Amino acid sequence: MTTQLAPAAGQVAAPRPQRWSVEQVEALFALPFNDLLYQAQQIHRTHFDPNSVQLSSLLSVKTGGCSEDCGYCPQSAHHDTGVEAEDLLPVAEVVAAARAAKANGATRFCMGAAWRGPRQQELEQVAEMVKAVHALGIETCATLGMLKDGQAEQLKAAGLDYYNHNLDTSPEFYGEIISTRVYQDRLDTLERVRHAGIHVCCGGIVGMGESRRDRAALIAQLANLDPCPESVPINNLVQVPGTPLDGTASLDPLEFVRTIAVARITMPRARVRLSAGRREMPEALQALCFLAGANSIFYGDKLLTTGNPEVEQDKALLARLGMSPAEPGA
Ligand code: SAM
Ligand code: DTB
Ligand code: SF4
Repeated sequence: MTTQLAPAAGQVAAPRPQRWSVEQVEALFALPFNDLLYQAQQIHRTHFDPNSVQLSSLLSVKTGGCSEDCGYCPQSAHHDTGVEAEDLLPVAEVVAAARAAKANGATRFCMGAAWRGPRQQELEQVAEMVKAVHALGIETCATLGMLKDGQAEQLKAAGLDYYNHNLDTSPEFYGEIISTRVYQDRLDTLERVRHAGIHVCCGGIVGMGESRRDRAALIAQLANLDPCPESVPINNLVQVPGTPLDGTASLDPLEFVRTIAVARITMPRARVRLSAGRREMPEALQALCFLAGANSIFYGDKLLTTGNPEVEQDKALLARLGMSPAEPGA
């Protein structure tokens, strides 16, 4: 029989993860830029090789025609963006894309579907895809919308390593962006994913006209998830004609860098991903994001429906920065 020993006198039990108030996160945002980056860089170096970057490739396995009305999204059936609704891709096509991503150096392959959530038959088809991609020896990730009881377990059994499900913005601003679901729906799915033993990939979008307090509240929500997400994608809104958010005043790029730094400080062990919007960023700004603690990118010429930097361009950028791709599993 094994006995769980209480910490001896004078010893301290492992510290509970810190809970962040929105005010504490706002105070980080308000630091002088150099102090903020210095703090982020110190924390980054404590937990990661600062010159290593994790590479995730994306594929839209089911494009367009989504019943949700997310104001940023070109795939919503509520917006006229020219993105046509397509069927779920055949497994062989997905496997070919995953094989190509692996050959290019990606260590994770993320399959995205424009659904509010998968119907049972759709989930079974995606589970087949996950099984086939998993067999290639690349990490698997899926983003399929809201999951019902039991669905996360089915994905886990198929070999799913990560589930991406973003909180996107603060609870207070959420209703300005999406009316077809509520914040709690997202938290419920995240709970199901965590409970099934799948790693959580959860982040948000900035540049949607939110305030700094909203950005701080988003980061506090993410950092207070217990445990913290393993991956945190920070997306800069990609403005797509036909979406309600097209024409939103763009975010100060230094505020984007601040958001990355604050994510790094509050979620020290997470892979913070410099995500959508990178194609529109000058390389010097991307370098600043890496300095602020970003250590993951979407890698491949396309996100879901919009563009991403060319692979060759990214390889050249990483070489110029002396950065190398992280090992699988890192
Ligand atoms: N339908 C599923 C869902 O919403 O969870 C999965 C796919 S959805 C396209 C995945 C994520 O892409 C969204 O949560 C959002 O964060 C991001 N996204 C969508 N459109 C975007 C845009 N125009 N700019 C930046 N990020 C975007
Ligand atoms: C995430 O946070 N960003 C990715 C991924 N998770 C699924 C999606 C970005 C989509 C950008 C718009 C598009 O290409 O359709
Ligand atoms: Fe649908 Fe996801 Fe786009 Fe929202 S973000 S419209 S749920 S595909």
